[in-house]
Amino acid sequence: MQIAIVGLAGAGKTTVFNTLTRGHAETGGYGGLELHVGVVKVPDARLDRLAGIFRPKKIVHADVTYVDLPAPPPSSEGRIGTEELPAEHLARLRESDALLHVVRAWDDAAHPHPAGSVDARRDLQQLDLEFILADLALVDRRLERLRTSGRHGTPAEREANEREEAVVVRLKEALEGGRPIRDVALADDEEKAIRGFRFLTQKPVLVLLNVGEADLPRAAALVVEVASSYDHRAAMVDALSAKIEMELGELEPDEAAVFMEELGLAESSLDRVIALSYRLLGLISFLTAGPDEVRAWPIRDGSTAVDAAGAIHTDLARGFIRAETVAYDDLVALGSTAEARKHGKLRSEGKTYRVRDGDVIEILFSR
Ligand SMILES: Nc1nc2c(ncn2[C@@H]2O[C@H](COP(=O)(O)OP(=O)(O)OP(=O)(O)O)[C@@H](O)[C@H]2O)c(=O)[nH]1
Ligand SMILES: [Mg+2]
Repeated sequence: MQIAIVGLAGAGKTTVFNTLTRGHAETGGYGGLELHVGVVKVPDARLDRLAGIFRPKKIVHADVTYVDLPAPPPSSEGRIGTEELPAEHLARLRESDALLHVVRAWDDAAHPHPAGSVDARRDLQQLDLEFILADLALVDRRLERLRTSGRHGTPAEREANEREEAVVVRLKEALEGGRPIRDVALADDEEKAIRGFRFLTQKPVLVLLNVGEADLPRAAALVVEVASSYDHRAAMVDALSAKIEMELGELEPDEAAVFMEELGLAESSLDRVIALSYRLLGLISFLTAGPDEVRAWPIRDGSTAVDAAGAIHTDLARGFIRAETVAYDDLVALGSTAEARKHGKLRSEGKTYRVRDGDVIEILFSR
């Protein structure tokens, strides 16, 4: 699972990337063309509790890949900025499962905003518009194709093309009205028909307002203000101070605690942002626990027990017999799998069982 960090030039994307990945990519590049990729462990306190019970050799967290992309050049008459990104960047952007949209909300006299003022809502709209233009260009090319060569072929092919055209026309209408594709209600088969395009405005998005340290106390109010005018499906708004978080990440834990107290910060925003982006991806975690490892496995919310088995290994899905399942809370309260069994909390679930976040599962299978 991969999240693309996007935003206008100088919004603080690379600072956010460094914060999330505890990396040291160079910031302040202003339009530099470098792409950064980092894998981040999803914090999960449940794994430590389970490790206390099972004493495993290792603990494995779920992870999410973040890609830090330079801003696309602004579009102008007849030119789509996003399409001028280097091919590798555009491919990364298209293949990402979600967007983390960093918006500048910090002010700093030493770094004046290129537009002359700091205005998060304006900047947010500006990049959204770039992505709408990019999707619109794709939609227009596809429609042209469907209306020419799409008229040929077997009756079945022509029918499929007509169905696709009907969906693509709806997308075009939405985009032309300034609405992202994520807002268009699509039936399953319609969604399937357009999945291959990997439209940018269809991806779920977490808008992250990057606030200056002096504005941290106002961050919550700013989130409410921006969120109230950002009424889209599959969209969330949150805030953090990327610069502060990056500095915190470079300190020893006790020094960081002192610094946070000075700033009046109750908790680091980092874990929250990672957890939010995990949810944004539509992921939940099921857990496995034993003497070898305690592990969190990411799966799509709505997955079944046999999907969970397949996430571990295809053999487990193929030879699936049943999933011995206990809820994390029950397991921790009772202290062991044996106790959970005694109290009837260990359930034997079949293939179609819908897995819940925090289910501790053992798959029984035949080879
Ligand atoms: N004062 C202040 N400066 C910040 C903050 N966040 C980022 N910056 C500064 O803004 C500049 C740009 O930050 P980057 O993280 O490189 O921004 P970017 O979005 O990756 O920029 P490009 O990749 O060039 O588009 C750097 O000099 C940062 O130190 C902040 O919260 N406060
Ligand atoms: Mg950058």
